[in-house]
Amino acid sequence: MAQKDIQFTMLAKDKSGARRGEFTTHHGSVQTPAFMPVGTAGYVHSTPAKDVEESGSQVLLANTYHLSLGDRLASVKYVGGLHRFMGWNQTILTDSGGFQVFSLPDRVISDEGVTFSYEEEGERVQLTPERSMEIQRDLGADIVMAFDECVSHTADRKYVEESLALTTAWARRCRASALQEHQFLFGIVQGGIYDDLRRKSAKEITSIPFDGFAIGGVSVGEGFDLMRRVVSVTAPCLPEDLPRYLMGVGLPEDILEAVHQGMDMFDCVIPTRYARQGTLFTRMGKLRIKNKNFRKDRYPLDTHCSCYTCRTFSRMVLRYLFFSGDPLAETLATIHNLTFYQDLMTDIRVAIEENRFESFKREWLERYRKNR
Ligand code: PRF
Ligand code: ZN
Repeated sequence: MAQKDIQFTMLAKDKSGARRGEFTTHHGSVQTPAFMPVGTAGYVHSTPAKDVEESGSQVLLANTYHLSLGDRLASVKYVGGLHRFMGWNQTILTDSGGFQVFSLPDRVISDEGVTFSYEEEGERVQLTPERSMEIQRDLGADIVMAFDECVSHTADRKYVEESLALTTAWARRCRASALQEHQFLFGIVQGGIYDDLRRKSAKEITSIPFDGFAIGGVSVGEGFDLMRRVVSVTAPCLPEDLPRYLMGVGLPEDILEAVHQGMDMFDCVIPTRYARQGTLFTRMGKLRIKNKNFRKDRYPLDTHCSCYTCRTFSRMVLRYLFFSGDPLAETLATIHNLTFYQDLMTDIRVAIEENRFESFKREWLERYRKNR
């Protein structure tokens, strides 16, 4: 049976180029620009899915690599798929493993795929495009990602050229693999920091009938200006009428910039990881809750935030909880940071609908940076 379309509807386009859209998966609709919290191994650290839902999140990301290790895949299948495993009934996207595997020190890449060992002195495991698709089919996410090689921003031209040929060949093999009927498949553009190679990769990947397209290989330590350039070169090469996903991005300022360049989807560990470390986002900038300034501070983290944490606790109490070492501190902090990110995405969407994204971005950043 023919696969159905992702039905990406463009609801508004701002004069800056920012896009406001909506697409529908088997598990509901997703408003774009969208931010996806990361639940790498099938859970968002320290935080029940109901709280992630309450933050306004509509999509979660999980990882093929982590969910394929040991007997985890069997467990996911045994409970009836990733949605049940995560206790999440909205949209899920799984990443292909391409990114995680390429940060392993002992990986070996060939045309076939990548081999690595996941435990010291453990057996070597092979991940191929076909195997990644098979795992992602079994996990049952609504959106699955092609298997790619994420190249370092310091890789030389020759390496990037060869790598992108491999990523294109792998993308074709992914598209040819069987998925569940409800699953959408996104292709990933690579090409390092070379403008012409980015265009070449985009041309090759977009010639394959994917349901959406991602820009990979950014936010790997290259810095804001290089990332901005790569996105500004690559985004215009992607089809207008399908979702565009910038992988692994980022800080609020990175997301604002990429939305400006016409990107629709984002994921990043920053809000959740920073929360667990006691770095909290506010409309007036980031704050380190363990700082002694907050010892007698009876204000909420952010007076404009209506999350459970801000409704209930003051900064001084949160600081106390962090020093107590109880996991409750991490949970409350994660609830706040995710709500902060989703509030930003909501404000971005409204600004685009009202055709005032550029002034919104400028004013938002001005306020956010004032206290630095
Ligand atoms: N490829 C894949 N996943 C990713 C990336 C990539 O390049 C990135 C790059 N920041 C994050 N996650 N498959
Ligand atoms: Zn809050």
